[in-house]
Amino acid sequence: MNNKKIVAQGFDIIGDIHGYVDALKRLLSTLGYQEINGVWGHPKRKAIFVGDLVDRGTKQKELCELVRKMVDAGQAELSIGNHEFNAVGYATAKGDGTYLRKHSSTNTKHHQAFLDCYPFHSAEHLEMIEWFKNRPLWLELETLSGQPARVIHAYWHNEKLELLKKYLHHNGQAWVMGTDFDQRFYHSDEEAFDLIELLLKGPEVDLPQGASYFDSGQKERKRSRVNWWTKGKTWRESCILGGFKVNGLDLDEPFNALPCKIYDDEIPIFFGHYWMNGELAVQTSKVACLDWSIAKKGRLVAYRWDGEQDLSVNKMVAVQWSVELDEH
Ligand SMILES: [Mn+2]
Repeated sequence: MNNKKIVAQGFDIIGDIHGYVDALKRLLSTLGYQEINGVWGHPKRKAIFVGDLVDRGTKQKELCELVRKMVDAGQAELSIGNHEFNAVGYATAKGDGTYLRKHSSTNTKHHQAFLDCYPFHSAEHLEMIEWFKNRPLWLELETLSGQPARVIHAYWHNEKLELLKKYLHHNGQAWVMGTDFDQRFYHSDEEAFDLIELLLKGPEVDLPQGASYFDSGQKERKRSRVNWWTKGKTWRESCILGGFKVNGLDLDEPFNALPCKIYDDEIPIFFGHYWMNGELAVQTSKVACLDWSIAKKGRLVAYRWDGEQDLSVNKMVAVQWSVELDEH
């Protein structure tokens, strides 16, 4: 993919954190990382973050600074999530008094905890946004013995990533939006927008006529995130509804509406984004979601990857949410 590979003996790939820095510190300690001269690191391994550091939790500044120090010291890399992408749009003026991501009451409410940590257009805010713009949109990992793996926030699709490159900058190491990024990413009638939506938020499907559910903000939704790693036979197996109850649809009805390609490459893929719950699991021997809902009293999860090409739940390490972590 022309994306310079990140090489290490082993990698610890860490799911969506959303400001829960205490949970991250506990996870890093569990994995054998230590804080030396203010920077967390490991003598033989690198940490890889799958995105969505920001929004929700109250300690986003401490988290962003911890991760940034690790990245700047060569101990880690961040593949950005849709929440970092949205933060960039929210911070960027269009020149007509509005912003690439609208400052609507809903958008502002969802971003408020971040803005409480980084006052809007303060020097620290602008600096962090600049740093996000220059982080990769996906990563290719390789162990010292040459074993490959892939990382992206929500959905991997080779041809779509190729198409996306014409809107990106290559910084010598990875494909990034860049400082003077292409504003078409934020215009809904543009290909660049569709590609980012797909890769950072994942494919979605329209529910059948008359079916809908109410999300945690009591907003009625008529589309669902969809499972792109196994071919579901029913709506229940195919939709990722985060526990929300669908009205007007029998979820055990056959499902024939898959809007995307099932991932069937041989290279393992790690991602986040999907608010998993229940028993810890990998999705297939090649596919592992690492978002286990720390910001909804779930778990913060890492996959301790040593180059194996068949993934196993035994390589996942979890920190359970507790009131002592990040809730004071
Ligand atoms: Mn996400």
